[in-house]
Amino acid sequence: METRLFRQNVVFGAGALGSWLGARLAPPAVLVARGEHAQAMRASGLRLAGIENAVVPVDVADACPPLEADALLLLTVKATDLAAAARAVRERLREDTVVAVVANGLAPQEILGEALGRPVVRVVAEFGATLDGPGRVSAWGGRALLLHGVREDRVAAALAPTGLRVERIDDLARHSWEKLALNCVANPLAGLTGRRNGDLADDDLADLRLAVAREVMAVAALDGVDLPDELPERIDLVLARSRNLNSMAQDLARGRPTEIEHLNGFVARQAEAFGIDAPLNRWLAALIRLREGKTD
Ligand code: KPL
Repeated sequence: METRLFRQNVVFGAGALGSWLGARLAPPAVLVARGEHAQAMRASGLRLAGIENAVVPVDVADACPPLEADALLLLTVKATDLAAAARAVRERLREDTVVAVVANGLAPQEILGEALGRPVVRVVAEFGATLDGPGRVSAWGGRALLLHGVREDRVAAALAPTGLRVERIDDLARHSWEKLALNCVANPLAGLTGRRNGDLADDDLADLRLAVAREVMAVAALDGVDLPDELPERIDLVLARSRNLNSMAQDLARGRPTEIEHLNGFVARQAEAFGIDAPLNRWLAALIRLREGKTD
């Protein structure tokens, strides 16, 4: 396995997740961030909690810096911001830059890959992080899934010091649908209740979680991807072990647009295109649109 580290790591879109990953990558990344969070990190470093308690000095930039030879550019952006991120980094890429993405949605690597005209490594993230305030992030680890491959091996080596369980997969389509199912269960429920992932594993919500996951499984099957019957149980376990406030709850708390159209909204539209109904995903998407202040 190729484990040579990159000479430079840059994280574009360093919010909660990107800041934590970037601070702990080997070598530590330049964090491209803006606003109060960037200011606080510049002034006092990044304060980490959860998986470790530490204050880490970080290198912050407000735009993608010039990339050195043999660099990793890791994009940790919202599914809604992939096109804008591609525009913001395109001019900086060198021929040997490895681009990787940690993002929600079925295939963010394809959207970015198309926009950038190069292959993009997908890191399927079964982990999250919470921005507790400007310059303050809490994270509790989890699984990061990567395909086998030379570029993937190097990204895995860069991720090793984060403490994530980096696991290798053969079937990206299957794991992408599984991750989408996790997000379709967890994100709108947190968005509606403001509760952390662990709380969403409540027994009283078991039937709802199961029914939402089964709808996603039905759509995946029509897309040619058979998901394992035990997936709903695995989703429950991931949630029970996770203590972060998921990204949709954080977006809504900050009055930001959510990723709902890439999650439950996407599943509901795909279901319709396949001639079936996914009513729970459709209703959850409608409820989140209402919370966002959108009604169409
Ligand atoms: O992807 C996530 C998110 O917050 O969007 C999970 C895995 C649910 C972690 O919170």
